[in-house]
Amino acid sequence: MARILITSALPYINGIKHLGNLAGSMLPADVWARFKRGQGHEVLYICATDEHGTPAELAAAAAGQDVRTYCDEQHQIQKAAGEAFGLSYDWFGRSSNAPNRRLTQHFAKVLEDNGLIEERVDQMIYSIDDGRFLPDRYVEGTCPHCGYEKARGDQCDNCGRLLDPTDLKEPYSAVSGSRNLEVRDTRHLYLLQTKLEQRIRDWIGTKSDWQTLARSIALKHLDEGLIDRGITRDLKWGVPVVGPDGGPRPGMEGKVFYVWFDAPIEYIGATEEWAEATGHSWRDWWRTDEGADDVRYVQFMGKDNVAFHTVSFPATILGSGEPWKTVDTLKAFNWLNWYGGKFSTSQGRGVFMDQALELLPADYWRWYLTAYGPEHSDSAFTWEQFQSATNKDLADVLGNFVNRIVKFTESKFDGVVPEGGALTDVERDFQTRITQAVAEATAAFEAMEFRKAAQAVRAAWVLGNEYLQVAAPWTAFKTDPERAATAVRFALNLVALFARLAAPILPFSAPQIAASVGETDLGWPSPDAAWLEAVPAGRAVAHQGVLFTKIEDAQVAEWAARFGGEG
Ligand code: B3M
Ligand code: ZN
Repeated sequence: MARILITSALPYINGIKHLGNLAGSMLPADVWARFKRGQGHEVLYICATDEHGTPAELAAAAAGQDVRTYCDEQHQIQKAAGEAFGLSYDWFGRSSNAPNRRLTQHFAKVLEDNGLIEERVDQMIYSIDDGRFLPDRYVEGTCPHCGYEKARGDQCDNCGRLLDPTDLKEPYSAVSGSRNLEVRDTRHLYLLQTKLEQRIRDWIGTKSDWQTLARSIALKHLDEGLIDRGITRDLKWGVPVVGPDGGPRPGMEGKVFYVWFDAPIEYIGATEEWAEATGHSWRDWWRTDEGADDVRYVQFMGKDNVAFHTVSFPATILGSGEPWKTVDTLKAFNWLNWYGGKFSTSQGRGVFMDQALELLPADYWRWYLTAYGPEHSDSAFTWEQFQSATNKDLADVLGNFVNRIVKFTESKFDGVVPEGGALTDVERDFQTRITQAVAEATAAFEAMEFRKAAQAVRAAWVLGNEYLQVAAPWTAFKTDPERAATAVRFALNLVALFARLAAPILPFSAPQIAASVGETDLGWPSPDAAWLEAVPAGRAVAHQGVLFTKIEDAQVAEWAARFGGEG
């Protein structure tokens, strides 16, 4: 049994997440956590809301709330949405909680003790009418690269380039719209990443288990050359910058750490929140000198977050010189697009987690986003593809198989698993092929190949339907009831197996499928033949109601009209 720490990128607090956010980090992390728990490993899956920075302050202002109230509410909303989607976090924390504050201030202190932090005077945009500096998203203007007129101070949403607020042409305040701006001096802390470049490169060299996409982004970043990075901001909401005595730091009163400095530290902070709440130790998950050396740490994230996790956060951790656990396996995802364009939180384009569940149960979305997700390249969500994929895979293949055989048992065998006779070559042949599919699904999940794993799982379900075609118990029943009984018993065992194969991706349907044959074991099956004996003769079976209803064309038309279909 291994100890596995899993984190998925921390969703920003500024509103409920869309399906693209879900598909690229939280959902695959959950599927994998369930797979590993199903194998009997000790899994700790940690996530949290990322609550600091300009996105939080601006969203709160737009909602007419103070930031803390806004974050309190949004945290509850995101937590509930995650649970409704079956995301099996062991803990869903908050980066604004005390452990993260303490840890963030701790890292800043040791980095400074190690000569890796320096105070510098910066030129920043100051709004005379607003009476404040305008960091990151507080300033908008025209992108110097593509000419987009609503580019934000930290990034252009149109061309994706990272920006510095002073790069913008024709800047204006995002708070008041005022163009009455000037550049003023302000004091900030810089993390001297240039001094850490070689250490980060060497460290990446020791990581053999990163997925290709993650490794190539990390190396590209290093090859472009690291720069020293400002890790503080002129904002009110965030982790306060403190002096050596823990009080305000002279000359930097009222400043806070940059959100990307404290956010990844919350992976540790949230673990501490979990430990406090549940009476566990967090240190044996995170400190290699206190037991974490045997932990396997796996991170899931969208590709835009990779540089922060492979370069910036490691700079913090490695620079501390302390024995912290670092990521062993890093799985990155591409974009899920909305038709030809992008999902957009700020423009409300696409389907958001709460809306999705108003339309259909979580398992439909979970299946589609796992089996057809943006894994090795960007993929596009369309209603038509969603409809045809879920109708085929879930209703026609899985649902139909379970339905047919359980109902047949009810009508012809009084709802009791029949004894039947010896297995024939037909069963042996299907047993071999299905075992092969189980082995393939296992290998694909081990390699974190989610689409492949889902395909292998579906291949097993397809074989179940083929078996029923070939064995045709309904025909055999008239001439050779014992032969029919053998087939029914074999197929009912397949129902139990299929529930276990479904469990990581379809956590709501899998128990229902298992219950129809009186099973509760949803552990991941090992690819041996033991699964053939799970459902014994004499056990009662009972249909549990419709598993998956098909999505009708009329529904698709209605949803397309409600959500729009254009990018
Ligand atoms: N909140 C960005 C995002 O949601 C950011 C991730 C933080 S991970 C430490 O994409
Ligand atoms: Zn641009």
